[in-house]
Amino acid sequence: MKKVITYGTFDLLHKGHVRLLKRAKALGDHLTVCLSSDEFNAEKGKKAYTSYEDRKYILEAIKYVDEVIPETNWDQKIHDVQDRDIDVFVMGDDWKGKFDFLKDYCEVVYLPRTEGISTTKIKEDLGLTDTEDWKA
Ligand code: C2G
Repeated sequence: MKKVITYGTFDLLHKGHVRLLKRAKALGDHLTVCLSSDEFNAEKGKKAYTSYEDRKYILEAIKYVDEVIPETNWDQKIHDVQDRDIDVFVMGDDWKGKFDFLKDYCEVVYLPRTEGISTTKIKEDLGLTDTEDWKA
């Protein structure tokens, strides 16, 4: 079984996220999503609208997703890839080059981002970015 893994916050799930998940799953037989915890999001300078539990619930309903596990730090990827016998690590190409160190452990694939959509754009379009509750 060819195992694929990807990482992210996946807040306010949109077509760009789903296209990433669809293309990631197409690279193998099993897709694990390593979902950023609320605490790790704070470290990333992000404040997700939906909690980890709700983002996990939503992702588990996506037919391309086989498993959702927590991402709690920047340094867990090598362990995750080795521990779960991952064959392919996938990220959108806004991360191109940033995870090439994983090439010693698995295939590394950066997929083109979906243009014209992002969680930040959704917040901006809804006029939500100037409230004190939202961080970048
Ligand atoms: N993505 C995409 N197209 C978009 C928006 C996002 O392909 N229009 C991809 C991103 O490139 C990423 C995934 O969807 O691969 C999840 O995006 P985010 O939730 O923004 O993830 P991010 O905050 O980049 O977290 O350790 C890695 C980090 O956890 C990545």
